Amino acid sequence: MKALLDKLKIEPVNPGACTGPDGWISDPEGKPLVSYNPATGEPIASITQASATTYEAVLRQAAGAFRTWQTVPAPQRGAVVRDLGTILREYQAPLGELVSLEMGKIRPEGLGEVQEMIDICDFAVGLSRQLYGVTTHSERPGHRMYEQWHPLGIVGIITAFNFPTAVWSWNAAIAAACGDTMVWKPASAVPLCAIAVQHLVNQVAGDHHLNGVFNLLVGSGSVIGERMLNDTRVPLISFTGSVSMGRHVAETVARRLGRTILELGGNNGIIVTEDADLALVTRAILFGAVGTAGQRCTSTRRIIVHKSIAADLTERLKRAYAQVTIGNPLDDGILMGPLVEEQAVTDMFAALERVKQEGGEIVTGGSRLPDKGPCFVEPTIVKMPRQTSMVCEETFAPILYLMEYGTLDEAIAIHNGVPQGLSSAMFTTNLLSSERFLSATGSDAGMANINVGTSGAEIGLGFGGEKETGGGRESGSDAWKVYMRRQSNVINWSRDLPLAQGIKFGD
Ligand code: UN1
Repeated sequence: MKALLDKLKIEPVNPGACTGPDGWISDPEGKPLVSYNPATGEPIASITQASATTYEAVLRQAAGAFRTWQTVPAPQRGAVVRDLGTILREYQAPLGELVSLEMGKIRPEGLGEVQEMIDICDFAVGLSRQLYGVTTHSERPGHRMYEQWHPLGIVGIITAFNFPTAVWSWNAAIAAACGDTMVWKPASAVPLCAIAVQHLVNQVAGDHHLNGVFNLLVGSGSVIGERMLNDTRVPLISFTGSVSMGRHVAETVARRLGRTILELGGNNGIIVTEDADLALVTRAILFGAVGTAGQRCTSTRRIIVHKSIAADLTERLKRAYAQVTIGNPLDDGILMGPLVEEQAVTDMFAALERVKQEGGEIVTGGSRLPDKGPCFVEPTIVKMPRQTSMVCEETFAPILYLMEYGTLDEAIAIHNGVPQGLSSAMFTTNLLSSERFLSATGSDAGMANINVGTSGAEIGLGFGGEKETGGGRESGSDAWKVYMRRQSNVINWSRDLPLAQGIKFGD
């Protein structure tokens, strides 16, 4: 562990705020925060959190840097992001291992998370030469109309524990290409990942003589988070987290008419039709429900299966779950690590108690694994007679609910009958069923897949969802537009002043 931490410049005690290569701030007023290894419950290292004074210093740096960064040509900004992608390639293994160590996801998923950072950097480099605006024809002679996209300002990035580095990179790579500066507040369970990323960013920033573009503030929600939400110098807040916190973020930022990108809870379902390839769907469910110990926003939580194949699928899932190896996420051959903290274990078993009262029957799992460590649990499948109130809630744990359906309409009604709308899937070999699922009256989620599970999205499309998921889009496609301000321009190159709508005024 020491060698890994040394490679990433993690000290026993780390400053929690940074504005650039020479900008680490060890705040004398800052309260300590200890980071724990969820596999053992042991402390890894400590961080001195940022206080209100440090917040001000960092925001001033970010605002000052924006004044010049916005004038750097976008392709040159892209060159900085390209170097970030290069250093992430170089450090993929240690950074991915730190993600496993601090958050608890298995090593291949930790490496995958860093791969996702690399991918979005590549995307943003290309984007830096493609910040296109439209041109259109004016109704007035001798006039030209077009729109252009200008940098927005400081982006506040508030990330969750489950993707401690990738979700920052979705925002950071795009924001940097768009000419914004940014302030990152990571989740308190995973500060070391953020500190390691900041060290890598600093190397790149140093090579480009940049300060104040990529800023870090490790601190509490009440001191740092609230300040960001209320700060008019931060025109955009990108928030990933729970629905209840997201509602507070939305209300607070809306009150000052700021913008938000919200990526809140998911309650992702897979419809399995009677003609589905069951071998395929079993693998997809296993990855979707057990991967990251069920702690992705995109984790598969609900299976809506045609009653004619429900027994067969249940047997296949039981066999697959029996083979899940549980243990230290850094060990080879392990498929599931611990939950992030003991509270998550408590929440999982509270949810299981409630579903049992609601008529749920445990098919497999349902126990803690205290011999392995305080945060280990069995991945659990529960057969539900119907979609009860507990099933409608997102529990951030490896619980999978199985429900049966008769008609496709019924399946889609069950699927859409939850308040969240992030990711969804249908496994089918029937073209008509798949088109129905993807139609306007099909899945109401932001992401809808056919014969692909709910989790593990690539970066190329917009990532986010509808209803209580918050409506935000991050990552690929045209998500970049939220990070810029649109300006509509009309140019008159004639010597007359014709008015739009044919209005005659004083001539
Ligand atoms: C999240 O859980 O917040 O689609 C992000 C996925 C990953 C990202 C998940 N690419 O599962």
